[in-house]
Amino acid sequence: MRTFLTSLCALIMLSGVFGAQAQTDAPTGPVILTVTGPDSSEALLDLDMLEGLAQTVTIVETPWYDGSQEFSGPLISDLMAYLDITGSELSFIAQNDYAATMPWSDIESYPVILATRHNGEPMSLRDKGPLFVIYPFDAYPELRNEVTYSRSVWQVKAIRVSP
Ligand SMILES: Nc1nc2c(c(=O)[nH]1)N[C@H]1C(S)=C(S)[C@@H](COP(=O)(O)O)O[C@H]1N2
Ligand SMILES: [Mo]
Repeated sequence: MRTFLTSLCALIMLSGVFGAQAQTDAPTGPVILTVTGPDSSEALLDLDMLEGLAQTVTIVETPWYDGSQEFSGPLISDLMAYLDITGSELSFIAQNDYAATMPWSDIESYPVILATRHNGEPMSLRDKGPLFVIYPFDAYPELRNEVTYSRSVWQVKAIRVSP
């Protein structure tokens, strides 16, 4: 009984410690994405966590490849829901420190994905990986403009959400 009570106390204390974190999962593989929420909280994600979310396949013509290409990954709106984050703007920061900001309405109005795969394969840095913001340019022709192209950040390493 004493052992049981001790374990129960330990369990309650542990859930207290972990319950304080917004994030329920922890990365087990290399961290490929850091998401900073509007309250400056940081969530670290690996590929398995991103691919554990529902995956959307987007087939698109883009300015960056010849012909139609298939990309897949979670909807950015689903990723934000998973992390319990909402905000007014999202900034995507690339490995080369290129950054672009999109209004929150973009991820509500369009199925924008954070692609983890290109034609079924994980993306190397050379192929604009590991993460690439992909808009559905084929399904929504109004997206084919310089503003949206500039928001199509590749080699994404971080997302910052403004309140
Ligand atoms: N990582 C990264 N993503 C990026 C850029 C960049 O320099 N680095 N340029 C952006 C801009 S401003 C546009 S218009 C397009 C540029 O594509 P292009 O260089 O093939 O014209 O990609 C966007 N994504
Ligand atoms: Mo651009």
